[in-house]
Amino acid sequence: AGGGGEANSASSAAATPRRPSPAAAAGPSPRDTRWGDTSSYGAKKKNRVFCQLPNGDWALCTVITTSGDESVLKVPEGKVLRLKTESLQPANPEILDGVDDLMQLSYLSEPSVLYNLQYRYSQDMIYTKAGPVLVAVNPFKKVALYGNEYIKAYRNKTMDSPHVYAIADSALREMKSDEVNQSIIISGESGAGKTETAKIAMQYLASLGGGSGIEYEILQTNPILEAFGNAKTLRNDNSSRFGKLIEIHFSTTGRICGAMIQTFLLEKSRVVQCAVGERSYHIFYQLCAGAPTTLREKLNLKKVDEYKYLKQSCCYSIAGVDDAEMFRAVTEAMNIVHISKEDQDNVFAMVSAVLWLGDVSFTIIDNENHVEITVEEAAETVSRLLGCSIEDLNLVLSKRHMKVNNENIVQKLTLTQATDTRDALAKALYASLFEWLVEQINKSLSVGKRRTGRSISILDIYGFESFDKNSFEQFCINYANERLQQHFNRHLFKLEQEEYVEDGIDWAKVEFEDNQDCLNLFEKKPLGLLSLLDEESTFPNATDLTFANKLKQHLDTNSCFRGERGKAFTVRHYAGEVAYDTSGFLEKNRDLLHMDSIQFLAKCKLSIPQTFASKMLAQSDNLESIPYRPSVADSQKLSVAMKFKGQLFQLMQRLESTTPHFIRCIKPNNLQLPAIYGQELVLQQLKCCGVLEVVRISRSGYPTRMTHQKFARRVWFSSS
Ligand code: AD9
Ligand code: MG
Repeated sequence: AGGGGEANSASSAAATPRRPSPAAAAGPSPRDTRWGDTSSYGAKKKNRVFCQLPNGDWALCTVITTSGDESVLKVPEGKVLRLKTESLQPANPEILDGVDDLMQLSYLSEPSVLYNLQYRYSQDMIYTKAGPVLVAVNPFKKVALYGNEYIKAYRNKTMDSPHVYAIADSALREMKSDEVNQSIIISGESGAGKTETAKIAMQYLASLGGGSGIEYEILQTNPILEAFGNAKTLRNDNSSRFGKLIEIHFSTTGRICGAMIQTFLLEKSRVVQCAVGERSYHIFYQLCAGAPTTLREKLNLKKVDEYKYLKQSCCYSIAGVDDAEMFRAVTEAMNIVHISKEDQDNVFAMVSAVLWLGDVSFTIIDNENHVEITVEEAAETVSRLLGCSIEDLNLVLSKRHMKVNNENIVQKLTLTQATDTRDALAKALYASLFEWLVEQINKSLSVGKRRTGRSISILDIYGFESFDKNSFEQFCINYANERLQQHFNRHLFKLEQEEYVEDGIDWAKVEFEDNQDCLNLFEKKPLGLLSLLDEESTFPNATDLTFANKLKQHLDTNSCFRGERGKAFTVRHYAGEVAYDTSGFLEKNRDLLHMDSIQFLAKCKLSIPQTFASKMLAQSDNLESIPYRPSVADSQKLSVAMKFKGQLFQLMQRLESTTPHFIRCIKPNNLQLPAIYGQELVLQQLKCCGVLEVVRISRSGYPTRMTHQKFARRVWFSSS
C-alpha cells in the first residue's frame, strides 16, 4: 500500500467531522496493511484470527496454542482445528467489528472485509462505506431503514451511518453548493438491488426537492417502466431488461422541476422467446389477470397459459405478486403521468395484439413449404386490434418484395421464414410500444422553460454478466460495463493519483487494474470487435462462423482476446474471462425489420405502430444505397452495436460533466433469500466492481479535496 499512513489518517479524520468511529477510538493507525499480510500475526501473537474452513469460507476463530508452525484453533461452533500458522490471517480487534467504513479496518485483508460486511449484514446494516463508494448488500427482505423518519434524520444529519439517503443527500448538497450536476451510478449483478436502490434514492430526492407535485409523477414512472421493461428471470423475479438513466432537474430554489429518462437496449427477444422458468414482460400477465371485463372483451383476452408466447416457459406467476393488483397500479400510474385513457386503450391493444400474433399459425400451400396464414381467431384478432385487413396481414407474413437486378420480384415465404417474420413483427411492435411510453413519460415530465441546468442523474444499468452461454446481449452489456468501469477507475484511481503527482505530494503509486486494453479490443477501428462485427454484418453471405473466424484472424495477438473452437471467442474482461458464442450475433446486430413489415405497420390504423413506422419510412429516402440490405429503411442502417456504442459515448460524456457518487450493490446469495451470506459469491462481486481496490487506494490517499475557491465559498456561505 502507499506510504502516507499517518498523514492520511489525519487528513481523513479532519475531512469527516463525524462522531468518533470505533477505529479512532481503538487507536491503531492504519499502517501497512497489504493484502494477505500475515507477518504481523506471528509477531504480535494476536489470538483473534481468520482461518479458512474446508469449504473455502473464512471463519473468525481464536488461537488456543501455537507450537512450531502449527496452531490449534477454536472455530465458531466450538470445534477445535489444527492448522498451519502461515495459513492464518490476522483479524481486527473486536472494537473494529462492524465499522461503517471499511477504510477504518486495521487489517484490510479479504477475510476481514468479508467479515465486516457479514457482521453488519446479520444486523440488517446492509449499507457500508468503502471509502467514497457505498456498498449495499441486498437484504431480500423488508428492513426498517426507510421512510419519512429516516429521511428526516439524514436531512438533519442526526443520522450518519452509511445509507442511500446519505448518498442522495450529498448529491443534493453538492449540486447546490458546488453548482455542479451530480450523478449516482448504481451497479451490480442481476438481482443485487440496483433498481430498488435507485428507487430509494429517488424517494429521498423527491421528498427533499418536492413541492411542485411533479416529484410524484416522477416516482410513478417506475411502476410503468417496470411493467413493460421488467420480467421474472432465473436470477431475479423483477429483473430490468433495459438500462436506464433518469436525469432529475431542479430549479434554482432546489425544487424538482422535471425529469428526463433515457433507456438502453431493451431485450426484445424475450417477447417471442423465453427460457423455462422465466417470464416475458410483466405487463402481459398483468393485463390478462387484471383487465376489467369490458377491456377483456374488447381485446379478446385469454388466460396466460393459452398464449404460445407465454406458454413456452411454463411459468405464469411470481410468488407473492398479484398481477391483477399490479395492473391496477400500472393504470393508475399511467393516469398520473398523463397518459390519456384513449392512449392507454391503444397501449393495451398493442399488448394483446403481440400476444395474439404469437398464435397466428400458417398453412402450407405447396410442396416447397410456402405458406399462408391460417384464418382463424388469432389472425382475426390481430387484424382487428391493429386496424389492418386480414389480406394485408397475410401478405406481410407470407410474401416478401425484393429487388433483384433492378427488378421487383415477390418471393413466397417458407414456414420458417414466415414464422421469423411474424416474430420480428411482434418484437418490433413491442419495442415501438416501449419507446413510445418513454417518449410520453418524457413529454409529461419535460422541464421545458423551467430548466435551470442543474440535475442529479441516476443510472441503473445491467451489471457484468457471465453465464454458461453468453451471446450478443452479454457482449453488449459487458462492453457497457467496461466503459462504466473505466469511468469508475478514472475517478477513483487515475485522476486522484494524477492529482497527487501534480500537487507534488510524496506518493507511492498504487497499482490498479486499468481496463483500457479491453476497451481498445472492443472499440479500435478497423480491427476491434465492434468494427469487425459491423463489417461482417454488411456481407450478405457472412455467417456467425465467418465472423468468429475473422475475429480469430485479426485479434489473436490481442492479450484480451482468445479464439476458441468453432464459433466461440473469449474476452478477458476486468471482471473475469467470458466466453461468447457468436450464434445469432450477426442477425441480432443487424436487427432488421423488413421494409414490407414497416410499410404494413405504417398502414395500420392503431396509432402507436403507425407513427413509429411512418417515422422510419420518412427517414429512409434512398434505399438503393444499402446494397447488403435490399429492402430496409435507412433508419436501420446503424447496427445495434453501433447504436449502443453511440448511446454509451453520449452517456459517458454526460456523466463526465457530473460529480459521480458510486453505489455498488452486492447479491449475498443466488436464492433471493434473506439471511444467507455466501462469502465466495460476495468476494467475487467485491473484486468485480473494484471495491477492494477502492478501499486500499482511498485509505492510502487523501479522500477529500477542494479548490481554494470552493473552500472559501463554502466557508463564506456557512458563516453568512
Ligand atoms: V436486475 O440487473 O434488474 O436483474 P437489480 O435491479 O440489481 O437486478 P433489484 O433492485 O430488482 O435488482 O432487486 C432484486 C430484489 O431484491 C428486489 O425485488 C427485492 O426483493 C430485493 N431487494 C433489493 N434491494 C432491497 C432493499 N433495499 N430492501 C429490501 C431489496 N429488498
Ligand atoms: Mg433492475
